[in-house]
Amino acid sequence: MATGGKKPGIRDIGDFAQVFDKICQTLAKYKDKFYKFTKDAARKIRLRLHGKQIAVLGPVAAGKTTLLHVLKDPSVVIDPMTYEKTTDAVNFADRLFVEWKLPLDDVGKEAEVIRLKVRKPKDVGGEAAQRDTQTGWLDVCKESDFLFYLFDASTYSEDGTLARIREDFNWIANNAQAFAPGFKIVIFANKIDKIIGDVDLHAAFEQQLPKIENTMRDALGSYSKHLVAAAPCCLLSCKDRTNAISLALKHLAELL
Ligand SMILES: Nc1nc2c(ncn2[C@@H]2O[C@H](COP(=O)(O)OP(=O)(O)OP(=O)(O)O)[C@@H](O)[C@H]2O)c(=O)[nH]1
Ligand SMILES: [Mg+2]
Repeated sequence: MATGGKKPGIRDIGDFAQVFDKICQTLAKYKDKFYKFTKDAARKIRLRLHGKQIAVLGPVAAGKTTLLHVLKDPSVVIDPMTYEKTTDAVNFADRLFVEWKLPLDDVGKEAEVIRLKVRKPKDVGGEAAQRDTQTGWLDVCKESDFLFYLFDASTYSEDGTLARIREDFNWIANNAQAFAPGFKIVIFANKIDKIIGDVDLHAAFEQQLPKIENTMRDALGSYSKHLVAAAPCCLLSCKDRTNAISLALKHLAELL
């Protein structure tokens, strides 16, 4: 991702499209390899994210429940043919300590562990009605440092996905006063496995990225500075999801 000579500190994701482009290509090219991190990069990420609280949001079937399972157990096997819709906010676990292992470049060095936490994690449904019930999305957002927002990149449409993203980000802007000050929004364009390998779908989606970003920013208004990182994501294979999530965290740490 372009750092463009900007000095560290809060900055926005102005290079959203390039970042996606680069990551999609990289994911396709190095599908079977882990991204490597130096100890220094890992330390930086850990300093930024250690012990932070997260909430997982997004439309129906975006992959929210799946992401919670992956965060709970990074080696869990996901069957994409099995889908159980979350209809009410349900307690997912008493608490969840996420230990995210970043593989390091230096051979023989142990992976750097990043710990995130989710207090009384709740799994929320993706129907708009769930979002608008105050015990649903609002409840999980109130104490969270990070909002992980997922959407299904493989079924993208302007009438469907984009319209829904607009609604969700309007909702965030309208409720953000009740959120933790300084909360950050991280976007995961999920199910990228269905896009990689399909040249037309891939190209069509990439073309839409500036529009997706603008829609998010417009809806967020003065809260758009809270939008800090984005990454394509595939939650199916252990390697790909480690790559995507590690990369999002790295991106996030660089931008914070
Ligand atoms: N191909 C593919 N399928 C995925 C991926 N992530 C999740 N899925 C599948 O997508 C379906 C929906 O995932 P869920 O995690 O249940 O989605 P959700 O956001 O919790 O949906 P609601 O509870 O209805 O709001 C499931 O069948 C998952 O196995 C992915 O990266 N790629
Ligand atoms: Mg669910």
